[in-house]
Amino acid sequence: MRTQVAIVGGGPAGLLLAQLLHRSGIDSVVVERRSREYVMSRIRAGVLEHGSTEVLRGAGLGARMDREGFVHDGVYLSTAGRGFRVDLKGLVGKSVTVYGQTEVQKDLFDAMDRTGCMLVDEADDVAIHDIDSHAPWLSYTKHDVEHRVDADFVAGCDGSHGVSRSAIPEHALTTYERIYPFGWIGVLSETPPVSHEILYAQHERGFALCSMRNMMLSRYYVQCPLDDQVESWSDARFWDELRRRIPAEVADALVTGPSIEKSITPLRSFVAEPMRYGRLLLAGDAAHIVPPTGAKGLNLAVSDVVYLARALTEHYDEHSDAALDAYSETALRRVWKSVRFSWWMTTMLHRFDLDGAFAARIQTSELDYLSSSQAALTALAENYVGLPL
Ligand code: FAS
Ligand code: PHB
Repeated sequence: MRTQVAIVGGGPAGLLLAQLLHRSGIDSVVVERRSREYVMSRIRAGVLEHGSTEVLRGAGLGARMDREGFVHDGVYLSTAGRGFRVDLKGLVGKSVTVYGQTEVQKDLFDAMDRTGCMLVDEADDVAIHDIDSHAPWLSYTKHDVEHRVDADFVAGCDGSHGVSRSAIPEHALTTYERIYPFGWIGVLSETPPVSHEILYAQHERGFALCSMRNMMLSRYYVQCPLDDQVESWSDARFWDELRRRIPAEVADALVTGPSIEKSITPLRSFVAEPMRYGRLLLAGDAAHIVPPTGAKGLNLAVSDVVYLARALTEHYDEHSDAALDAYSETALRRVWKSVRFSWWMTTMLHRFDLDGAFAARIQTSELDYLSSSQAALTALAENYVGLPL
């Protein structure tokens, strides 16, 4: 088959790109390795930046988000059991929306069906060919039948473990990485959220995060050793550790219940440059990974795709490649600002056993300054709600 843009990966980046291209009259085919059910079963991000909600609304994907999402005008931080609120709306005039990635994914699947955009799922052995020519193509097998997709461009939206990034020759790629010496164990429980806004807790025992998906579905995380196994975290142990790390008055209000999902996520920062090689363009986790402390991963996938869709539309409509030639630089400027913010939040809020007493004092001082400075709070707020696209 032939299309204008072949998209590898049917997560948020891939499907949103297909929708934005469709709205510009550009044809695409999405080739996804997993089944829709599998993709929907993944529990991931929870927070949409102001800009991301605007993009989804503009793409006709915001109706359910506006009905079921929760607009948060603030976020809480706590240190050594003492909490303070960051008044996002008051400081920068914007809010964030709590609306799980699972819901965004569902809305995107529905849009693919509604708009008739082609999505091939359960595709095996996806491979990318001739990206340094003007006629790149994909190959994949489905039900033991081999297929070929000829295209003008290939968009690599296949996440951190996909095949797109590795299609770029090593000599052309530079990667930057920081691996954090801990992970997050996350729990989903059908219980009322302990706080009406998200709480990030710094504590000598380690970091904790209190979030939610709706008024009867809570999402909690606790920092854990990198080599921990989920099996070693009973529900009782998780709830006990969470209670110890959040302010006492919040812990007293915590409603616990059986976990309906429990998983450990390692934390790392990763950026691959450039995000383009010939006719292959990377977007989302295929190009960068951020620790979820800044709630940026999903939102960066959105901004990459906005830039990429604009560039491809300019190519086809105005026969200009200026935006395409600038795509990597444009996307990476915003990526690195989010990588910095996510690194800063992670460094400020987590326990680093090997960094010693000096680093611990710096952390305390950072939080003390933050809680007492309008300028510092404003800087956090403008990054948290999302820098301009
Ligand atoms: P995705 O990984 O979502 O999608 C890539 C798609 O490509 C997948 O569906 C995959 O099946 C498919 N694929 C892979 N290889 C392929 C191949 N060879 N051929 C075809 N398809 C292929 N972000 C936050 O902001 N907050 C969080 O709390 C948070 N928690 C996370 C927890 C986990 C366990 C993970 C892995 C990520 C988390 N993230 C979080 C980040 C996450 O939300 C990503 O930023 C977001 O999914 C990025 O979307 P995509 O770039 O589309 O990548
Ligand atoms: C979530 O609700 O899953 C969530 C919220 C904020 C974060 C990370 C994850 O920074």
